[in-house]
Amino acid sequence: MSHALIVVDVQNDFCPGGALAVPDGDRIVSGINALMAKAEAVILTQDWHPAGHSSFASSHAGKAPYDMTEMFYGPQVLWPDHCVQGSDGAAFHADLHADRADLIIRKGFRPEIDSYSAFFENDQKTPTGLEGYLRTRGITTLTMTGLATDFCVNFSAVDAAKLGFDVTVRMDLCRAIDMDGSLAAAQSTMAAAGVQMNG
Ligand code: VGL
Ligand code: ZN
Repeated sequence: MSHALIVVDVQNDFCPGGALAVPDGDRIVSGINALMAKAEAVILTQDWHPAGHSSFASSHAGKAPYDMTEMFYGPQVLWPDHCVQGSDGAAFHADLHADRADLIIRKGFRPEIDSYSAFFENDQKTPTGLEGYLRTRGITTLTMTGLATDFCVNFSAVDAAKLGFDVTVRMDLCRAIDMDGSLAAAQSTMAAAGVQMNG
């Protein structure tokens, strides 16, 4: 049985001053660095959208950030433009020891589908390839940290649990957007999926 630390979207746009800033998003960086230093395997995810991505409110006439829309795969929150491929906002937080990563998995690069989860895009069936990577390395146990607790960490953790991985979310090393009760909802969804939460 082998273990991996998954660090979700610790990118400038999700930190204070960024386009989709998560309150105190930068406070988790040093704790994550400490966990990475002793982890067996380290995987970073990176939200990586083309300009004009369909999850951006600016791509939908008459919509504002945080409005909802219907995509072909279901309801979707519309976000401010963020994590545009190659931009400073898409870069990892400067203090994150990103060089420690074995793998960086990028997601959200298809213009027409958003991807919160590190495993499947928001249509819940297009794979990112991470499952195959973990399985072929014999990794069965995951610790998850990062941003945002109620979106990308939540979706990643739930998918991992559904796929049969043993998943723990370190809540002290995550921060939430928390809109309209989304943090509490995410905690119930994760608990129901069998995700352990501690810290
Ligand atoms: C995220 C909203 C849009 C996240 C990514 O990393 O939680 N949230 N894109
Ligand atoms: Zn995004």
